[in-house]
Amino acid sequence: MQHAVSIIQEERNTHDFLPLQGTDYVEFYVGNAKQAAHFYKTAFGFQSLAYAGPETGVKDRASYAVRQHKLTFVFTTPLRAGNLIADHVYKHGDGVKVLALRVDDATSAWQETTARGAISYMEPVTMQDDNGTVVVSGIHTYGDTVHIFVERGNYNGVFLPGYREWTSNYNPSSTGLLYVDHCVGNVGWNQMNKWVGFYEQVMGFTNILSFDDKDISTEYSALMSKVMSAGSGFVKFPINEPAEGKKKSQVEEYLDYYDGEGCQHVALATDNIIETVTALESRGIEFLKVPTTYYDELIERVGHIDEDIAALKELGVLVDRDNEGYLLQIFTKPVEDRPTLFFEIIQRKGAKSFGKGNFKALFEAIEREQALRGNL
Ligand code: TYF
Ligand code: FE
Repeated sequence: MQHAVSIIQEERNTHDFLPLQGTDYVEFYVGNAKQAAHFYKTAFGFQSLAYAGPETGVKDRASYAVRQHKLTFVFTTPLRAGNLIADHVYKHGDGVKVLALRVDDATSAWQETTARGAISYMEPVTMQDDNGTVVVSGIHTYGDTVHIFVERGNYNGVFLPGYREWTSNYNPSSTGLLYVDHCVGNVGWNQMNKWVGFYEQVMGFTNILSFDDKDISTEYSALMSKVMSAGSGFVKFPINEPAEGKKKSQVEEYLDYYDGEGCQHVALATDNIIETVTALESRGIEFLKVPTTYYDELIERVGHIDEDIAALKELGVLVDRDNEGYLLQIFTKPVEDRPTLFFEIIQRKGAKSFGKGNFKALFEAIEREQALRGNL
């Protein structure tokens, strides 16, 4: 009997109450969705996928979904002032509203998380069309950002019920972006541990890595960061908070311009970073640059790598190693006029870490941009 009880206890402790298959889509609220979708097609190599708007019976907004491999981005804009989307854009500028997560059971996901204290954004809704059924539900996370749980069952429409297929005769080629590796949240002063607790208790995530202000304070600005991971390992959310430095933290600059907490960067995976970054740069994407001296000590720091160092140096790709392998990464400048959201391009070759060895060079590059904006 004693034995049976402990087995049940064990099951309870190890049971994943929120199994996540990965990121389903990322939805951005923007000032002009038609132009944003065009930009992401042109510059990042997405393809047209689906559209919802007045023509499909949605009166208050227009949404364009684009896809590249397993990556789906949705751009939504309000059609009139005075709705929640318009208020979001007015306050935050263009930014990430929804980090949608693929689940087997969106009803259970909503029940399990709200029972643990999540604030509901959307009760489970069953959406249906000729292609089948999708169940969605949602909860709030940091700032005005939300998680939507998407249960697709055997739905075989292009995106979601309510959307119609969007075909276009403008189809720029892919840049080799594959899927979302991680999405980082910037939260307020001393709020990191609250959100770490949220991902632990409400979503069943674990804290797999932590960086304190000593790890990542440069001469000027500082931040602290903890990486939260779902049990499956397919969803990772690092959480940053500003720390006191000599001058304004990059996280504080974000909070000022986004007017609150929100998604700081989305890391997109590639399996050939040299080809991907070469393509992105040729299409006008701007990347942060580190001094070329970074490459003088690179081999000493990371040992042998498969890539040509000269090619990495030319593009400004950063490299870091952990005990499982190495990773290559590079960061865009903010992709809107406010110094808020940016993208990371990442190629993992065994490493599961986040590039701690690059923090100093990277943050100094960010600070040079902050200084140009007069925000340091
Ligand atoms: O996601 C990460 O942790 C890395 C490092 O402002 C990082 O990409 C952390 C904070 C930041 C930029 C990059
Ligand atoms: Fe990152």
